[in-house]
Amino acid sequence: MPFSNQQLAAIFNDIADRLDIQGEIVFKVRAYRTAAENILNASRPAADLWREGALDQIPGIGKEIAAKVDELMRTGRLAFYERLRSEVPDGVVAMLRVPGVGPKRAKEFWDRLGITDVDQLEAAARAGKLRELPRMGEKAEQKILAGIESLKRRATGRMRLGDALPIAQRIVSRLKDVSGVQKVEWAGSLRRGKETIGDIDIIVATTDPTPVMQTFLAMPGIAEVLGAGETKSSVRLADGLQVDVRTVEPRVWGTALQYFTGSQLHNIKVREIAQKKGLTLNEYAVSRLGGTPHDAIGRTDVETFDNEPALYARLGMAYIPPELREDRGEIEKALELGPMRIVMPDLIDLKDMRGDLQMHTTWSDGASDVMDIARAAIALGYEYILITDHTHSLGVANGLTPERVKQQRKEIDQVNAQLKKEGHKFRVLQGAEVEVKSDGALDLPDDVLAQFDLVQASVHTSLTQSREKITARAIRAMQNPHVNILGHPSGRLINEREGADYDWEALFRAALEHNVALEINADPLRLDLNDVLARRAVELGCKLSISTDAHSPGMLNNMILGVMVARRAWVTPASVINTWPLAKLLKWAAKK
Ligand code: DGT
Ligand code: CA
Ligand code: CA
Ligand code: ZN
Repeated sequence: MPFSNQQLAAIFNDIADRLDIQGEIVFKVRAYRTAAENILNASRPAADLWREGALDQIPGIGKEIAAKVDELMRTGRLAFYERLRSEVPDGVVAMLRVPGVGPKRAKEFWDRLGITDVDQLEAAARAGKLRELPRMGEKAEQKILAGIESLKRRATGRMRLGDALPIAQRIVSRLKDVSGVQKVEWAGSLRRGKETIGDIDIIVATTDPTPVMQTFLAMPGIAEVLGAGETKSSVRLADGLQVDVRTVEPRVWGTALQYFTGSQLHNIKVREIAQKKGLTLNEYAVSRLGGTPHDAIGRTDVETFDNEPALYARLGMAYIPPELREDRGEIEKALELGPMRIVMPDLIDLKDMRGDLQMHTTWSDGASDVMDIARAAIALGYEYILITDHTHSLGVANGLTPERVKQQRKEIDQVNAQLKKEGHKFRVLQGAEVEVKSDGALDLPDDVLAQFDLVQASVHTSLTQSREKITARAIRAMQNPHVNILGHPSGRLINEREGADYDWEALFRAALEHNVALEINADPLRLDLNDVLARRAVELGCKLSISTDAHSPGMLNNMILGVMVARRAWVTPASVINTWPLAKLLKWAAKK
């Protein structure tokens, strides 16, 4: 039973963790850690040394640990380790990886609160239970929550779009003010609007790189400088996110931005097209292969481009918006259209949005009242909003009952009257986010649903039902004559939870048949439907809504995230019900 050095090291490190949690004396714990480290660094396989009876050649392996290696090699097992594993749950050991949690705390959470894994720890922190323990308090509790967040991010290595965007905005706005700077943009997956971001790539057009790098490296929140060059620097921020900043000469802005926007697959294809034309393409220029100094119309062998559309045109292609650059058919389309055109000129844009169709108020779990969120929506230039508080069967505070639906209608009527008096051309609509129960029934009766302007139905519970069951459940909900929108259809939470296992084709066909719009939920945690599913839905003829699910007025600003997903899904305004004028929206809802 030959164990590799890595396997042995992992076992001894795990033993050290478990002994540490049990409160074993420091020197003993350290002995296992030292052994693990030295085994890992040994120049020869421990298995060979064991066979030769020469384990003591590895420093730090005394009699006791050598006996354990021997037992493992001979029997494939280690009784001591098996006992330890039965004494300390794996999940308690896993808690040690949370920044801010050491062996003493892990043991305390386990002993006093019965917490045996990271998920339970997170729930306890959110419920404010940790702060009551000795030597803890609210601050330590917050730190642990932040630690769990960063741990999860490290697990996937990717940050959510909605978390990365404000960071990039801050950096860009700072670099814009530096002298000599002409243009600053984020490139990479962020510019393409991908739902998670590996790192942030920022491109700066400037005649003077030095002050740009100085300003960037002096920004607050940098944990580590990974590289600092004349025209390129990389840093790691305190939350683990990496940011790369590159400066380029303004005359090569077009090629540089195109190159660093990616995606890699898109760029590979673009370069192939260049090659077919006898050209090569890199981040600085388009050059003539073979190197004749001029072509027939006098172009020299190296051409630079200070803007992207001119670059795409040079390659015989229409301009491709960044969100489409995933090699999902956009290049073929751009070639077909030819230069001086644009692929999907009617791609949806934030300014197409006339309203927001999902938000919560103090009538359920939202933070503000109807008037406050209405005023915030007016400030964003919207013409209408749909208030969609939760209904009573979802366990959140204060879901709507039939009685409270009537009361809320009175308040919404008053808000509309007041806003009209003030001269606003704006309507607050009453809706609800109705619970789809586990069998597909809704938790308000039809005569109550009939009172709403529009009804959204959402699945929040039992997301792990079988494909057959959950698909039938959602379809049953959509068959209800009053349901207009299916909210956050998959139920996934980015980096946290998989969505339900629907038969999407069947779901989309049912949505089409029953005239139900599918939501692109713009909450940074959700972005649900995602780009691929939304594209398929629209292909089949389904309508979409793009809404923020705001629980406070500030969250209405998340609309841009939903619009980015829609752009990645090749969506035009015609497919999105909340780009429509109010009269058209209400007519559509009424004819269901
Ligand atoms: P990410 O950061 O993992 O979310 O994804 P991206 O797309 O931002 O990738 P990143 O940061 O590695 O590089 C940014 C862009 O730069 C990428 O989309 C295309 C371009 N790029 C970077 N390295 C290479 C490369 O080795 N080959 C090619 N063709 N393009 C590259
Ligand atoms: Ca990137
Ligand atoms: Ca990068
Ligand atoms: Zn919901």
